[in-house]
Amino acid sequence: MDDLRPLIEDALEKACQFGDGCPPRLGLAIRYAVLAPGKRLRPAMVLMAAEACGGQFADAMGAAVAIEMIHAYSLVHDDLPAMDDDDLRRGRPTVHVEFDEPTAILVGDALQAEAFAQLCSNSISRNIAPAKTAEAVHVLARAAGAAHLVGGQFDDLAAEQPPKPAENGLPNDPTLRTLTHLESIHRRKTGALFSASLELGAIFAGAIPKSRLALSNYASDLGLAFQVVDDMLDWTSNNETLGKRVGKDAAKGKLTYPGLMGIDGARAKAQQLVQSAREHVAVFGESAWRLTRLADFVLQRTH
Ligand code: GRG
Repeated sequence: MDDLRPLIEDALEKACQFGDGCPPRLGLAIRYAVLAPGKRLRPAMVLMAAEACGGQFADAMGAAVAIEMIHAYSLVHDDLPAMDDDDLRRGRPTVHVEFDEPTAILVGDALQAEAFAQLCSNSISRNIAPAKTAEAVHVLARAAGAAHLVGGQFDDLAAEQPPKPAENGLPNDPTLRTLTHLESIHRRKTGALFSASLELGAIFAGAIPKSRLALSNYASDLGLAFQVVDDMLDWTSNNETLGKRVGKDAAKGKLTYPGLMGIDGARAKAQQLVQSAREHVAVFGESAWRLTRLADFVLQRTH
C-alpha cells in the first residue's frame, strides 16, 4: 500500500475543500474526520481491484474517495453516544468529543452526500461513460443503505440489548445471539463496503463478469476475516493489563467470534477465510499481487 497511500491522501485532501457556503467549523470537523490517520483499506481496495482488471487508478479515484467518505461517516456516527459511545477513534478524540454531538451528526450527513458528489465529479472530469457512473452510484448507495451498512449496524445494536418481551408485534428473536446472526451482521456492516470497494474498482476498469465474480468472492471472505481479526484484537487488548482476556466489545456484551468460538477457533476461521480469499484472486495472476498481500495483512495486522 505504500505507493497507493500518498495518492489516496492527496485525493482526500482535495476532496475535503468545500465551497464558501460550508461553515468553517463544519469544514474543519469534516476534515478532522476524513483526514485522520486511517488505514485507507477501502480506497486502496478500489484501486487494487481496478489494477487487477487492467484499469487506471485515475478513473477509479473518485470511487476511492467516495468509499472512504462513506466509511468515515459511518465511524463518526457509530462513535456517537446514541450508538457505540466511543471517545477515541484513530488515536484521537472522536468528532463529537472534539467538536460536539450536533456537529458530528452533520459531519456524517454531509459526508454521505459529498461521497456521491466526488464519485460523479471524477467521472465528469475524466469523461467516463455515464452508464459506468450510474452503476457505481447504485453499487455504493446499496452498500451504504438499509439492507447493508445501516441494516447491519441496526442489528448489531439490537443484539447488544438484553432480551425483552415482544415489541411492536415483533417477537424477541432467539436467533439473535448465534454465529449465523453474527456473520449476517458483519457481512452487512463490514463486508458490504469491502465488496463495494472491489466492485467499484472493477466497474471503472470495465471488468468482465468472471473477474467481477472473483473479486466479489474475495471481498466476501476478506471482509469476514477482517471482522474476525477485529474481534480477536479487541478480545486480547483492553483488559490484558487487568489479567482478563476480554476487550471493550466483549465487556459491552457484544457478540464476538472469540466469544462464540474461543480465541483458537476464531484464529483458525480467520486463516481459512484469508486462504480462500487468496485463491479467489489467483485467476488474475501477477496483477492481483496487491490483493494477495492485502489478504495476508488482514491476518497479520495488530491494530
Ligand atoms: C453508523 C451506519 C453506521 C454504521 C457503522 C463501520 C461501523 C458501522 C461501525 C464501526 C465499528 C467497528 C469497529 C466495526 C468493525 C470493523 C470496522 C469497520 C472497523 C473500522 O475499520 P478500519 O479498521 O478503520 O478500516 P480505519 O480507521 O483504519 O479506517
